[in-house]
Amino acid sequence: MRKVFATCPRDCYDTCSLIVYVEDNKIVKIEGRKDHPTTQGFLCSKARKYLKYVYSKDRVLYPMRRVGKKGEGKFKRISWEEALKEITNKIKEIIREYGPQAILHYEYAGHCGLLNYYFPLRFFNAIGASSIQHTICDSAGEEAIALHYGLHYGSFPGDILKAKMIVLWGINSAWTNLHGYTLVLKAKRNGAKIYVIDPVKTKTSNIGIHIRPKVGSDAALALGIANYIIENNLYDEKFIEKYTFGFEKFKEHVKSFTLDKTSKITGLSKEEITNFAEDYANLKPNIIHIGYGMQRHLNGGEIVRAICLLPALIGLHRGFIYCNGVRDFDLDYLTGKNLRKVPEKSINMVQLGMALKNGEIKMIFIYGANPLITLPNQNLVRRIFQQEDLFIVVHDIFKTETANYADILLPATTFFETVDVHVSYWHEYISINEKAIEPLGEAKSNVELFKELARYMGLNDKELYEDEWEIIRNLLAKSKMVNFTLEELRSKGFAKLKTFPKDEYQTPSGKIEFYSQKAEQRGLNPLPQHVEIKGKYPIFLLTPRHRDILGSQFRNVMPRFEPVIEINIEDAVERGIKDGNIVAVYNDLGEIVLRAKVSDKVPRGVALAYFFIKDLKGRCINTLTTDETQIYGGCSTFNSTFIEIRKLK
Ligand SMILES: Nc1nc2c(c(=O)[nH]1)N[C@H]1C(S)=C(S)[C@@H](COP(=O)(O)OP(=O)(O)OC[C@H]3O[C@@H](n4cnc5c(=O)[nH]c(N)nc54)[C@H](O)[C@@H]3O)O[C@H]1N2
Ligand SMILES: Nc1nc2c(c(=O)[nH]1)N[C@H]1C(S)=C(S)[C@@H](COP(=O)(O)OP(=O)(O)OC[C@H]3O[C@@H](n4cnc5c(=O)[nH]c(N)nc54)[C@H](O)[C@@H]3O)O[C@H]1N2
Ligand code: SF4
Ligand SMILES: [Mo]
Repeated sequence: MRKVFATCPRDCYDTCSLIVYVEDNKIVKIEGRKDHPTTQGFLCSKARKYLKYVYSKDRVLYPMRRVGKKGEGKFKRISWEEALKEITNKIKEIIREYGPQAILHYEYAGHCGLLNYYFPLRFFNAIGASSIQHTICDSAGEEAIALHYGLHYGSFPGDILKAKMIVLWGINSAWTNLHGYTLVLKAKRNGAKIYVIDPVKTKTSNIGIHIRPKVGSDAALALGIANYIIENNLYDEKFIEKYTFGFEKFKEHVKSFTLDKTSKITGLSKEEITNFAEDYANLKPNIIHIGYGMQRHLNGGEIVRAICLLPALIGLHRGFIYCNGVRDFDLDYLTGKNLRKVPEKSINMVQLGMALKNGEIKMIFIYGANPLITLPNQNLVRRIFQQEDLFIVVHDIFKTETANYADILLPATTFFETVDVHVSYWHEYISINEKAIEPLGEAKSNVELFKELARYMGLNDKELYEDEWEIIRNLLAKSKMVNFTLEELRSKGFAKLKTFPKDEYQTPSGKIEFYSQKAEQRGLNPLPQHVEIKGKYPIFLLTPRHRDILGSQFRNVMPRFEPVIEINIEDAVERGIKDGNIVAVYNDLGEIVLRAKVSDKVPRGVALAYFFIKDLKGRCINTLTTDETQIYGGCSTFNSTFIEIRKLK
């Protein structure tokens, strides 16, 4: 039996190091690496399904051409040669008639390995295609933190165990950051106090004091806490003097967030707010893990701005965790920036439907993403994808909802069938993914696919054909965060990266800026604001994550999910709805039909549905979600969706 070092490539905080056991080119067992300091060898519910996933009968194993209508999902097997010729002929034809910008590549984090994620961009840069802005997830919070701190990295997992208090603010880490949650449990056993701030009861909210502010009111809460800390002299004057900029203006600004006002806006009692503020100022060091879900609101950027400044008040350098994916790898080299000859036109992925309405895009090349489940305002996206003159190529492991619309569908490998190198947006380890087995069927990795396409296009740039290990070697060699060789990394499987110092601030003043000069330059408010979110319909629809699903993946290897919407008892009574009733859920974007589950999990005025489920007629939850974007990072605002619910039967 062969032992292979692998890394789970899912878009997940944990980026787990795995060991894959192989016999005769067949995977027989998958284990977590017990010696990995952060992921510690235990697997999540999804990874425990990997054997089923890799050998699933649902896999796309051969290139296929669509024979039915778009969306119908009827295909006929063709050869790679036919597929590659058809795609490259189409690319050449579009470039001739409309220019390269009429070709759009749409990718996201299906495979987060540096090669499989970035290498395909060399091809698209070489042909001059339009690109997609990765705004669907956490870009508002990244920009928010950057305004006050420079780069947006924060604390690391090791700091969790040193903390006397941990705040999980708008994150359901028991499900979305399992190995982080486990560290928090360990810290709790060692005496740390845990707070969870979330309007919804979750698995995570059971582990500490649960504070349930009104949805979207967190900036007011943070500003109120800041005011309390300042008014009661609980702040660290020396730290503020030495490491921060604009404190006096901030102090003035938060003055209006009195306990009365903060309590009114957030719906929390004054006691809840003061108890939290007292603990926060006294139990040091501490850490706030700022979630991504909470930041997908119209005011998400403001929320993160307000929260991330709290540690600076009490004398902590970057006392938060948000997104640690800040590295010094040469992305220009990795993506072949030098190959681009025409200016890059780019489209905000959240508004894909709107952007494609004018018909200027003639071809969309999708890989590592399932936009026909994961994008908001689905009715519009679907209408666009149905247009016969939009040529759609999809490269995926499975026949997804998006694949059903493809003109050409291409088979992708799983990570067991390819090589890569991985970094995490949470911990500081880099890890390798060795190829465990040969590709199943005729599947090709993202890297191999784009090498083939370059060949069929007749492109000569050597970057388009560079060897995978050579690229990894070059990346490591150029990085100041790396103090080991590729051979050392391969023999151990993972290694620790050096990180940026926590007390360095890449802002105009070189300090933490309570008053952000960058924001001022950009015409934004230099100080974080509370902005009220209002909608035309009365109920907030939250669409969070589930333990057993990653994005829209793993649905085929998990038990079926019931198409339910969870609603509060008072909202149910008002509408004559009883537990188990069939209800219409609607707003101006559309209507879907779900089963009502009456629960105290959600407060009044809030409903919850997991976004990957389909309704009783096969329509997805994102039919209802808004494609409005934030001023910060052009980020999505899924959770600022408003709906009404009507009993059907
Ligand atoms: N199992 C699993 N793990 C995952 C993923 C997955 O799909 N499945 N996806 C990965 C990815 S891509 C991401 S982005 C992360 C997401 O990780 P999380 O941020 O944990 O994900 P969500 O479940 O969207 O949101 C977390 C919480 O935010 C709360 N929330 C919503 N609005 C507000 C608000 O106004 N205030 C406050 N305080 N809380 C609010 C919700 O109630 C929810 O419990 O997880 C990653 N990990
Ligand atoms: N309503 C609502 N919608 C949301 C969110 C929400 O909170 N609410 N969250 C948003 C967020 S944070 C995110 S990150 C997005 C996720 O959006 P997407 O990235 O579109 O989500 P996934 O379903 O993970 O799609 C990844 C696809 O890549 C495929 N894949 C995996 N590995 C490979 C590979 O090696 N090569 C290729 N070619 N394909 C591969 C998988 O099979 C899968 O179909 O969803 C967003 N949508
Ligand atoms: S999905 Fe996340 S927690 Fe599960 S194995 Fe992959 S990286 Fe680890
Ligand atoms: Mo995400």
